[in-house]
Amino acid sequence: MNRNARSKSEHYAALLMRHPDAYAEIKGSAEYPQIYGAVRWYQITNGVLIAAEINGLPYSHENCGNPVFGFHIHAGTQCEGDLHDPFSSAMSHYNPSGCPHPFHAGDLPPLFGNHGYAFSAFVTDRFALSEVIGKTVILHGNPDDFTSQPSGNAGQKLACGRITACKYGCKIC
Ligand SMILES: [Cu+2]
Ligand SMILES: [Zn+2]
Repeated sequence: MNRNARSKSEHYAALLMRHPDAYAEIKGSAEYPQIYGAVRWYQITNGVLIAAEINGLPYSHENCGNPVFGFHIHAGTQCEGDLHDPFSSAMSHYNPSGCPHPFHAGDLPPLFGNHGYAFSAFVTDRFALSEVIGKTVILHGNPDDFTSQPSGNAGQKLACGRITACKYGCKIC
């Protein structure tokens, strides 16, 4: 690792100790009410630092059964829906440039479940934080295969949160 790379990761680690610039409170659908968590968003010089921490995820005790959950920013602004699709109002992947999946701006690394818990922190330079305020983040029941169109065959929507600026107060920051 070069010196510059190390200084960036140290900077990110320090940022994660601070209040984020935005957050999304994640709540499960009626079928998965035990899922809860938060995604914290930090604007950085060339992109956005994102930290997701989710509890209450479904899991299996079987060998090779550790689940992987597709994770995306969706273009819709609400986490509402019906029995068929609990978060249909979140619409599809945030994709302002008309790219194929997985090159949508809103495509994020999937979360790996650990007996119901997931934590992931990463950087993306596909958007500025201000572009996605008010949009939604969705956790899916299947891994994202990074191939199928239009959404990586990530399966049903388990949980949703709305990305909210912390400018005027932030209840979980
Ligand atoms: Cu999605
Ligand atoms: Zn996508």
